[in-house]
Amino acid sequence: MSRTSITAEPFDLELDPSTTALVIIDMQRDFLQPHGFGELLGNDVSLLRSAIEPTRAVLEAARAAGMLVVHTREGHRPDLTDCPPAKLTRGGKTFIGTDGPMGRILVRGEEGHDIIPELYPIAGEPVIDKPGKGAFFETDLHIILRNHGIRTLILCGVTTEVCVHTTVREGNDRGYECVVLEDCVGSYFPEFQEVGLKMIKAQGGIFGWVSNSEHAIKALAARPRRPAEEDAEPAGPAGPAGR
Ligand code: TIU
Repeated sequence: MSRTSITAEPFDLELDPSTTALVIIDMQRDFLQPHGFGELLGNDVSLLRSAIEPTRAVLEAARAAGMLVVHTREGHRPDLTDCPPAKLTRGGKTFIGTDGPMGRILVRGEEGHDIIPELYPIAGEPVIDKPGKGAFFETDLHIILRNHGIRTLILCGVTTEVCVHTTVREGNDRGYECVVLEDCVGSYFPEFQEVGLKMIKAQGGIFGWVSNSEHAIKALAARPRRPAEEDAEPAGPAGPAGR
């Protein structure tokens, strides 16, 4: 155990990097680059780019701390059998599976479906392919986290009010402490970014905490307290130091 604390809202959270995972949600070309799913939906994808650099810095810190790093990708099988009709033909328009400059939209194995180069996974980092917005729905994320003894999730990615929110809500219900880093998540709608973050931390942290990349990097870089230091702590007024 090497506990540290992350400055967060609505209150600071104690965590142990060895039982904490960095979860990076859907930083895929299809959401962040032109001609992908996000742009086809009518969005200005440049709004998401501010999350890349802070996420890259946190990713570096998490790797240096030896933490579990998990990446997720939203997308479907090439035959689209895992895409519900209600998602495929939403509003009478079909984008998923159609051809674009980055390959078939939101289809696994295509260029647009993959993670942007700046945040590309390295060997040993699980990549969760998910058919829905939440990273727990119909995936093996929960068993992977449990097998690593994970209790706390630090979340980055896109978009704040869609896949990040859904994953945080799912994770919270499964008993994980979820910390969302506000500068590492992005939305196509500035007002949703603002209110999406407020919703997480309202009511005493109704389904999580909100922090930022600076606080996360500081917490992960903190020198862990060694067990000997913990043992040496005075037990109270009658403790060894007589305090
Ligand atoms: N459209 C939108 O805001 N988001 C998604 O469709 N997926 C994710 O958030 N990853």
